[in-house]
Amino acid sequence: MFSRRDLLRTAPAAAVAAGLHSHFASTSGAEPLVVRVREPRNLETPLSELFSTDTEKFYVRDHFPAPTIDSKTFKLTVEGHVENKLEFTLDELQKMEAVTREIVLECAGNGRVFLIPPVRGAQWAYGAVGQAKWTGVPLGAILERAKVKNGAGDVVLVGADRGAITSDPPSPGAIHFDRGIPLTKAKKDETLVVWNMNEAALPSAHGGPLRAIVGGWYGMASVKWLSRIVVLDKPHAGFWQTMDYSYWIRGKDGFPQITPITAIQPKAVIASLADGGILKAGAASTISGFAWAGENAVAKVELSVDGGKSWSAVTLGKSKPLEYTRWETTVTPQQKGPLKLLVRCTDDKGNTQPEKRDPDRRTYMINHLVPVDVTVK
Ligand SMILES: Nc1nc2c(c(=O)[nH]1)N[C@H]1C(S)=C(S)[C@@H](COP(=O)(O)O)O[C@H]1N2
Ligand SMILES: [Mo]
Repeated sequence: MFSRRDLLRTAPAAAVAAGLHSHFASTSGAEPLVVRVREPRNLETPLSELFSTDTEKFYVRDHFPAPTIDSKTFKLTVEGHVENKLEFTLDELQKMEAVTREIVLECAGNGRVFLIPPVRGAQWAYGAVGQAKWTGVPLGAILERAKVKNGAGDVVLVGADRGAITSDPPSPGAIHFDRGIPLTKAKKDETLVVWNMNEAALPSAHGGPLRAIVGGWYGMASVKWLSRIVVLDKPHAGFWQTMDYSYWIRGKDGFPQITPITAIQPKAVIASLADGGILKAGAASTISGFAWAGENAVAKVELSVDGGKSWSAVTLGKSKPLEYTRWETTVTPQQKGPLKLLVRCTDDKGNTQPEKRDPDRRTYMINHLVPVDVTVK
């Protein structure tokens, strides 16, 4: 009942019916991705292809021009607050015990085009998210060989790409893309250093020859072109988790604290219909899509056909943390005219998508409810 082809069949037709709103646009001709920014690359998966497992259709989010890395001479270094400084060639890493896991990556700015009023940053609609099969070694296995010293703080993952951010707030000159993660997350088995994507060599666009995958966290932690791992004796306060990719948490003391973005928030998306789609009055229509909830499993997905006044649970596929879950339901609208569809996901810890946007999240972690406007004919 959940064949992928069935789920996706109706979407391109719906996009055409929508008069090709830019964020629902299919791509033209040769390019499988919607170009949001050409250089550095910000390429979005169109809604009609969102749940494809094709590497070519996986979104691309770069902050700097992609570096050129020769995988034959490439070395990964491990240094900092460790007993053993290490250096690995790709070959040496590939001789370690490998694991393969399906993991969703979502950009923390996915859905930014739905923010009102509009904000700066890449104007992603639905498609800065994707799931792939990643093959590599647990970061924990590398850290074990390096013997992390007592009192370690963050493990900083450093990319080979480098540049200066000149928009406000600017970076302190030219910097690498990097991200620190706490040692506890670094040692979890969903945190990987990978060289394969969907069972083929990791393409350069996705960080090849080597990248981090920090399962369950927004994409910024999954550092591409990984070249250095630096263990600190304190938390990292680099550009990419303070000036960028951070939000406000209000403590009991009332002081909003700037906090690095971490876990992916629950989200459900309708894949079989887009804005402007058509349903037939008096006829049963199947509506389907996907949901994901970061480190947690999806416990419930609900659909509302009355703008959020009432909700009914949909049929869920098997759900696991870190992965997409498929869902499907049937609606039989009676009255002709406009209809507002809303879908919401609740994870197994009881977190639900918020109705309204929380401004403390700045321009990230966008999972408030966004209606899909269709017409019943
Ligand atoms: N080195 C490096 N790693 C990076 C980035 C980057 O610009 N440089 N972008 C990050 C962000 S914001 C996201 S959402 C993901 C995107 O991964 P993808 O391009 O494979 O989809 O990579 C992350 N890792
Ligand atoms: Mo991102």
